[in-house]
Amino acid sequence: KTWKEGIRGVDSDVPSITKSIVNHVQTSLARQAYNVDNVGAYQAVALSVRDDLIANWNETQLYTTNKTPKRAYYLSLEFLMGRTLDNALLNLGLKQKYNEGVEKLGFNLEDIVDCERDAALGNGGLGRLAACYLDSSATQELPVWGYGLRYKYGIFQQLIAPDGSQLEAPDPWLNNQNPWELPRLDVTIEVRFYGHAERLDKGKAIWSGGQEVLAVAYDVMIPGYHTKNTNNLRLWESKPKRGFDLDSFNAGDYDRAVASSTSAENITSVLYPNDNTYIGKELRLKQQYFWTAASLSDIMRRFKNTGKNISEFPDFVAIQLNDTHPTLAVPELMRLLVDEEDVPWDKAWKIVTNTFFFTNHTVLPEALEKWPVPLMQNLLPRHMQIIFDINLQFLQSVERKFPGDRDRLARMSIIQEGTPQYVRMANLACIGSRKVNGVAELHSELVRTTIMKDFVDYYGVSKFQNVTNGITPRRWLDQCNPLLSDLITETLKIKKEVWLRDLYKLEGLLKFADDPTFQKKWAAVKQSNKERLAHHVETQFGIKVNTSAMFDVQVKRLHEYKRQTLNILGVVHRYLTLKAMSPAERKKVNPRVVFFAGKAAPGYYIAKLTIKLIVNVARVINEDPDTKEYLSMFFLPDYSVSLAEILIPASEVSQHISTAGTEASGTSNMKFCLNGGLLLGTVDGANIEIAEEVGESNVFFFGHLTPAVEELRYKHTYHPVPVEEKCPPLAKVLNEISSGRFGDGSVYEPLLNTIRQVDYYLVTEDFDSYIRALEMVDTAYQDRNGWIKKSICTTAKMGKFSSDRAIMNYAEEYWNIEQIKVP
Ligand code: 26Y
Repeated sequence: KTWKEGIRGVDSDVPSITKSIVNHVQTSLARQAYNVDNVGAYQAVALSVRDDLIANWNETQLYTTNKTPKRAYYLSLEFLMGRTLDNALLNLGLKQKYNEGVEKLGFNLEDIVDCERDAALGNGGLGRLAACYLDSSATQELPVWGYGLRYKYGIFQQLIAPDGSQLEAPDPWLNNQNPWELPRLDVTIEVRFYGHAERLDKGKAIWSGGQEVLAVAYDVMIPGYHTKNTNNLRLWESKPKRGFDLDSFNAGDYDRAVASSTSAENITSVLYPNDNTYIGKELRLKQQYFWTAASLSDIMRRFKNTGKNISEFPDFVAIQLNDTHPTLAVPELMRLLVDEEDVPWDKAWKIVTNTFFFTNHTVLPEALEKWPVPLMQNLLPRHMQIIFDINLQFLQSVERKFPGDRDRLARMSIIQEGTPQYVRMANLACIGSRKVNGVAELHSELVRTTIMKDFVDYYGVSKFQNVTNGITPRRWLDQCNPLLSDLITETLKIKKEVWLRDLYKLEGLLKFADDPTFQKKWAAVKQSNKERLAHHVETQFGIKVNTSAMFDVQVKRLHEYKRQTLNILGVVHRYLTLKAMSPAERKKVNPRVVFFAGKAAPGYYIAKLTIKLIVNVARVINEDPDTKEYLSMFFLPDYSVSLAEILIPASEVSQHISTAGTEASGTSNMKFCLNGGLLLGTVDGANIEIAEEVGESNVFFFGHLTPAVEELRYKHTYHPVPVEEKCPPLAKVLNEISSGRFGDGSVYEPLLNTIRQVDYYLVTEDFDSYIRALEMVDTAYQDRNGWIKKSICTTAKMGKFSSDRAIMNYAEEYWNIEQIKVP
């Protein structure tokens, strides 16, 4: 018996595959077989694979529905999926056969795969984590559905103007049709906004009037790796309830009639491009309610179909809140239970607080969602009543526990007093959930001791736990780095599917870490991935890259806390040092290529200025004949999942250098290390656990630790020391930039002043130790075999960071759901 048993499509032979592709060209695409370009071929191949996915998906859904197990739902406003075709072929074990089939038809599978547009319905870490968790849920055969929004426009496309400015273009990712979704025009849900709420007795109310819009379901199939189990991601699209507003139409006001339908469609138009920075836009709140209301109504309908009693709801439904974005689900479930199902308030509250689980992804104050009460009152009058009622009961209970502690009540209240008042979504999410978790050990501890401290005092510490993030090794090793995947399989002498499902098996590599032949093969894979990246950069951007230099990579959203500034200032420091050397001295220097990529929120001025600085420094140093052999730097535009799949396998060092205590976890750090890149970072987020696993001697740590940060910030504010005194080498770097060495220096003053003045993220405090860490990287790199050994040992110890481990943790400790084997 093999894993293939019963899985639709996996036993197809090459002739039936080519037949199916040709068939789709002629029928679905209505084209002639001799008149097909790569894009057409992509569409036909995708439709052919989709046929198999649909069969497996259908059987999974049917079987699970009949079995009525407890299910878990992952509510996330972001799913950063990337491409699907390659992943689906690997999960179904069909890659080789499609390779052959496509070749027979005169195409090349890699070129075809490259025609797919990324599904980029997310900003960064939080959205990509949701995508990894879907892959692991399906692979672990867990009954988990994702719920999100089907944005018409994903994260914007980033263009870099010649002067280094970031420009944003829309991402109409659905323009060429999306073969991976199934429109379910029969699954529609009515969602109300505005109107008025009239209180009845026993805590109930009637909410009526206002505007009603429709949510239409689109289902995205999520195949597990080497299993029939194919889960579902349901994305909602908004539609006007009626094509036009009859009253306005009859009044002869055609424009207004059409405008109301446009406003309904606008709800799911665009993903908000902010990451870790809250912006209080009404449309965003509309998105949040539209999505939670549609999802909960759908979940409730599915639960009711099982015929169970409503009090059993938490025995059959677990809902994970991916950050505070879906927190309206808490009052919405109260509304469904109390107003529509006639459940008494206290009983309803018990159901609610046994259903939800809340993951926090940040402790940065500017990322915490707070909605103005007047805004919420107007848009969701009934929910505002429910929130006030929840708050009253809660505060009464806090008062009983801590009598007379007014400050504590003010801090714990869901409502922040003032003009206007605000609804604190994190407080509501915490109060409405059974468990609260952070995403790495340090972060979870910070959640307990800072933003949730009062709640720990009140509930006890056991409600506040940790689940360290993970990444799927299918996409982030097997798919993006096939050469390394093959080398690992050949070396471990076990089947690929075994270690890809049990990543701790990578430890078997340790005993080859000193083996010279293995080291040679390991290094050859890295070299080949460096060349693949260089080739990509050359064909896409027309830039030549020196592939014998060390590849040093920092790719992530642009944010001050992530400190891309530290990196760029370090590069300038290196450049000045090289310039001051004699040619003979320079010859001893380790050549280095520094890659940056990442998007800045369109309204984030300092982040955009950082990109501009990187681009303009790159222009100067890449052209300098004295130094360009030893140091070059590139900002690759439009960072995406697909670009990450090329960059990560090629990296020898990657940088994760946030101010200690600010990066909740980071997940790309795990991806780089899994691919044998070494980590240069601060003692922050999951870096700490990576170091615990691989050993501190295999990572490059620097910088102040979390406990020092607060005190240093205090000093910066009240006893500032000029940067000239604190860190002369950094002062020199700043002054060189100001004085126009990299183009008009005045442009950068606002950015440089953030460092010269308050320096909230402590660049001046960590600069010296950062430079020393970079030197340690250089020294380590000179020892070729020592370096390769570190690289092998790093990959070997990454077992913990599989998202399979993380998702099983959620399934067992929180959701209490079981694996289901579809026969
Ligand atoms: C409120 C709104 C504007 C908002 C939108 C997006 C707030 C936060 C976010 C996104 C946060 C995010 O991506 N956080 C990241 O989550 C990752 C997965 O847990 C972590 O690895 C990473 O450290 C954290 O920054």
